[in-house]
Amino acid sequence: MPAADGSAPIRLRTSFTSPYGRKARAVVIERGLQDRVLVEETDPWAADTDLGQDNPIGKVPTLILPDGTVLTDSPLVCEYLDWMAPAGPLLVPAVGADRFAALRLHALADGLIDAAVTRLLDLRRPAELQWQEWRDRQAAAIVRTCDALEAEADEIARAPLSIGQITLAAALDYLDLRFAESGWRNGRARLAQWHAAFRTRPSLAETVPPGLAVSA
Ligand SMILES: N[C@@H](CCC(=O)N[C@@H](CS)C(=O)NCC(=O)O)C(=O)O
Repeated sequence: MPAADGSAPIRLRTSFTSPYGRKARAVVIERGLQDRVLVEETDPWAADTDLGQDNPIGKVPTLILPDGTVLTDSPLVCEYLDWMAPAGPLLVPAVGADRFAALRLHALADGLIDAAVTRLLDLRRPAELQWQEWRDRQAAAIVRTCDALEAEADEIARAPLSIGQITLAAALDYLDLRFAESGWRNGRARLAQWHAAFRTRPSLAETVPPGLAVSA
């Protein structure tokens, strides 16, 4: 598919359940890049995946530029997409205190995703290879991080739109998708209220992972 201006499109390879990939898809929508970025659904876990031919790391999201340059790791992918957009406020501010506030929240929310993904991957191992203590460690990190985020929920709600909030919304949706029974909303009313409002943004509403009820 050529881009709207006739140039070769940028390819974004990602699975639709990956919260890392969801951030990148949300940035495409927030920054109005739908005509320039071709989203290609890719399952990195499929036995016959060819993702490793594009990205030696073999992970999604993978961004492939028209000159063949491959970008891996969602923070880099998101910052590149943000930089590509012709106008409008950056989701990853270029300099100053706003930049570090956005990067800080981005890193905290990525840590939440990392812990949830790590926990899920252990659950998917054969029973004899699973490690309960390791999963408990991830679960404890999730609880502590959600508590910390609840404590700053009002500031998160007031802050200018950034990659930090987008990543946090994707992370909380991922907890709903994979660990709904953990009830992250319990005792965290302000975070839950912020999340319920923020996830109605088109960039999140249009990228809800398959299997997650929209009303969650
Ligand atoms: N730090 C990476 C993590 C990406 C990641 O772990 N993606 C998972 C899907 S949620 C993946 O592709 N895993 C395949 C593998 O580890 O082989 C990022 O932020 O992009």
